[in-house]
Amino acid sequence: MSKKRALITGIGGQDGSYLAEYLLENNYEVYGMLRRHSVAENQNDRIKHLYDKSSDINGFYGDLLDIPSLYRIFNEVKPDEVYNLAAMSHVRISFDIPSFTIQTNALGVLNMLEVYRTITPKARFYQASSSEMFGNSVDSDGVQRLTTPMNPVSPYGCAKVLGYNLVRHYRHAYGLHACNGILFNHESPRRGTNFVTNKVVKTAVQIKKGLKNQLELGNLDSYRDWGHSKDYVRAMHMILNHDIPEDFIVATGKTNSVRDLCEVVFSKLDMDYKDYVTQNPLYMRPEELKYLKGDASKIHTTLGWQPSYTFSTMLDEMINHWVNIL
Ligand code: NAP
Ligand code: F7E
Repeated sequence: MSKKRALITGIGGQDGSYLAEYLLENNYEVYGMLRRHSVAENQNDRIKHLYDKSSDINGFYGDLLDIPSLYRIFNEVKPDEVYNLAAMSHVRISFDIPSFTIQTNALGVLNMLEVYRTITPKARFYQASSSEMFGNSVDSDGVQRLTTPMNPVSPYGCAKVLGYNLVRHYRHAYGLHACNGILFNHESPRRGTNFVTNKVVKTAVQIKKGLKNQLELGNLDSYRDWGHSKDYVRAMHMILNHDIPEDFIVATGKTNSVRDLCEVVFSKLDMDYKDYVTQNPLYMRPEELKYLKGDASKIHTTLGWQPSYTFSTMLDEMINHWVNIL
């Protein structure tokens, strides 16, 4: 039987790289879209190792905003499964570059959907939607679920709401197998070091090794539902391979504050975060999303997905990564 072909936009990112690995392990041909990087050596940092292991991974230059590149890639690949993971994914930076964020994260989804429905309408489409879409809406029992109103509080969140609605609209209007995964925060050693988990872990290890003496953060009192990227890319694959195209929440159902994160990471390294953490307004946001805790009961019961990492084992893996590198 011929192998299934998966196209991943954003394959060079945290999730794209783990998803590529997961699909190669599951006998897929993987095709990835990469943006041109000015430092050629850094072009495919997170996926270089996969080229050595497999001949089933192929990269294309492209951009969600470059419609001809999308047509070329869809025509050449003729994918069975499309994972649209490309995005400007940093919430605070979305306040600095709101127009680029809206173009990529909202109009980019529209471009992808149009090309998909024109060239491979029988394929399946997964959209990387986000808990940031809920903004500060929380149900009375303290969780966000599929019915929780979406009141985004960042350009990033606003753009993701439009992308989410476009996917639903294209599914209903054109009968496409297009679905959203509403993923809560997920992390790993491959997370960008300007996101709070990897920033805290990397800097704490540097402090432990005498390479730095303080950690500057923004808001310590926001809460996030943090899971591991490897578990969440497995969920993406399950959502897309469900017989019915539907939307799902992926979350751990547990929440911790940024302060808790600091406390746990520093104490794992036998230090007290209070001796090192300071606050710098540079890292504050014009509007903050204060609290996230997701209800993932639908994906548990319908698809049988369960996370394999806990908050603690995920942080252990990230700490070990930086201890080995530094
Ligand atoms: P990431 O590491 O920042 O990866 C995003 C990827 O998208 C990067 O490879 C980036 O390329 C690429 N990209 C950005 N703009 C593009 C454009 N205009 N055209 C083509 N590619 C573009 O993010 P991630 O953590 O893997 O997240 C994957 C997806 O899930 C994103 O859509 C994100 O918004 C969404 N999401 C993430 C989380 C989370 O907690 N990680 C939660 C919910 C949803 P460059 O490297 O060239 O910039
Ligand atoms: O911030 C606070 C910050 O940037 C988490 C993206 O993957 O998840 C991610 O977005 C919290 C916020 O992630 C610093 O104010 C304090 O309350 O790690 P983050 P995020 O904004 O939640 C969602 C679900 C996505 O979809 C996004 O793509 O930590 N915080 N001090 C800080 N955050 C950062 N980055 N840096 C600090 O110094």
